Amino acid sequence: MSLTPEQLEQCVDIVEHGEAERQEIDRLTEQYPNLTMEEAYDIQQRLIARKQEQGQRVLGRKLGLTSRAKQQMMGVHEPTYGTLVDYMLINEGEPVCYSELIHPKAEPEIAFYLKEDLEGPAVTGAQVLAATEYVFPALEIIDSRYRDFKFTLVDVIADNSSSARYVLGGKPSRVTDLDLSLMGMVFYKNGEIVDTAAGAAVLGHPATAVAWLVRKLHERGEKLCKGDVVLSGALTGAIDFRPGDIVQAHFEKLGSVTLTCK
Ligand code: OOG
Repeated sequence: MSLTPEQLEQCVDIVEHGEAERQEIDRLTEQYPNLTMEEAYDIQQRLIARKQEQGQRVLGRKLGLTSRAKQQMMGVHEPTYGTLVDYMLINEGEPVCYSELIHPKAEPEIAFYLKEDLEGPAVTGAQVLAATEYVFPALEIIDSRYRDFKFTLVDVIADNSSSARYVLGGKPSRVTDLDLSLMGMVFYKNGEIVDTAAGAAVLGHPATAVAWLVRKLHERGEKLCKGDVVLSGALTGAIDFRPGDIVQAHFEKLGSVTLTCK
């Protein structure tokens, strides 16, 4: 460990202030070039602990940078996770408020809702599917607090993997009889197709991504809990949106999810 507890807390102050004041921040690695991944997850954990102290509830987790498209776009080589708390959940039909955010982008994802805890060093995608009550079509709104949305892997981890808001589509589906890897998805902005993908874009299968998350959480003595929502990672690159825009993802069999912005 190269950072003292005081320095870790100071990093939490920076990220928290950026989010609260909607101000771009400098990369933490400019000040601490040797920041480790472990320390970055410590910063994220302390940030979430502060939100909990302020009365916010943890609703689940999100994966980031699971698709090759996203890894290439951001210049990183492995996934990350972040933590979802209740103010991030937007009910479908309610607009996302642009003035609360810095430079948001939207991305299409498959969300898992768990009916059992998941933990351990060797959890598989099959075990993830067995522990899943429903899957939903989802749109995640990411809003890196870093200037120009530019960061290294450890920077983004400390910034709660850019978590900002998310919308779940109205139709829960059971995973039985669904092949999430072959599931097609068409991504629209203002009625025009901006991208297409299949579930396999996410580490081969979205459940594989969730299994990676469980193993990664295990390394830190953590787990997924019954009732958690997990956003399994973007199928495509993220797109910008502004007030008045409508972003939609149509998933084969799962249905659609729509995001509006004011
Ligand atoms: C990091 C988070 C990306 C995903 O699903 O790939 C992400 C970022 O690009 O800001 O959530």
